[in-house]
Amino acid sequence: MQDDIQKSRQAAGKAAADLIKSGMLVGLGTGTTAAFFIESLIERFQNEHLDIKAFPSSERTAKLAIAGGIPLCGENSVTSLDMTIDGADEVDPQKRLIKGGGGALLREKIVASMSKELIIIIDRNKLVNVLGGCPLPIEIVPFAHHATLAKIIDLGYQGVLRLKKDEQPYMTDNGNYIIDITFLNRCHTPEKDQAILSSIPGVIETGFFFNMATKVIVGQADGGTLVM
Ligand code: A5P
Repeated sequence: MQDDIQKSRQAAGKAAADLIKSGMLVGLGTGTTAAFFIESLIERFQNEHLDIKAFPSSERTAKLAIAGGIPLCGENSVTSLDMTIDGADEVDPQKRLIKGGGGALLREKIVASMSKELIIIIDRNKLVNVLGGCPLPIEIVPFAHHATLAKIIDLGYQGVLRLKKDEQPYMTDNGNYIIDITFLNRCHTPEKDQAILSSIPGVIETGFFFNMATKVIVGQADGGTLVM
C-alpha cells in the first residue's frame, strides 16, 4: 500500500516535470510528492540541458534543487513565475486545497500567488469531497502565541500548537509557529473559516488555498496519471 502511494506520487511528479519547458521560471513546492517532481526535473535538466531557473518554497526544497545543479532565482529577483508544481494534503472537487502538512504553507502560498500556473501533484488518497479530513495548518507569529491559540479555541476550533519530537514548538522557515486545527465533522464552510481565522491578530496565513490550482495531476501506482 505504502509502496503504491510512493509509486503514484512518483508518477505525478514525473508527469509534472514533463510540463516544464526551457526558458521557464519554475516554482518548486515542498513535500514528498514535490521531491519526486524535483528528482524528475533534475534528470531532465541534466539530460536535456533545460534552460530554467527555479524558485523554491522552502529551505529543504532549495537544497534538493541545488544538489541537482538547478540554478535558483534570488528571492527578490523576480515577481512572477511561469509555473509552480506543488503537492497538497487534500484537494476537493472545486480544486480547493489544504496544504502545509510539511510546514511550508506560507512560502508555498506566496510562490503559488506569483505563478501563472499552479500544478498540484497528488496520489488519489488526497482527493476528498469535503475538505477537513486532515488538520488545517495555520502559521502564526511566536509573540503571545498562547493568546492566539486561545482565541482560535474560543472561536470553536480544535487547535494545537505543532511540536517537534523534543516537545519544543515546530518553527517554520520564516521563524514562525504552526497551529494545526482538527475538524471533527469536516470543514463544510472553508471560505467562512478562512475569513474568521485570518482575521485573528497573530495569524499570518492558513493552509487553505482557494482559486489557485490550475490543474491537478493524480498519479497512479501503475505509472499513469489522471488530470483534473
Ligand atoms: C508542505 O508544507 C505541504 O504543503 C505539502 O505540499 C503537502 O503537505 C503535501 O506533502 P506530501 O507530498 O509529502 O504529502
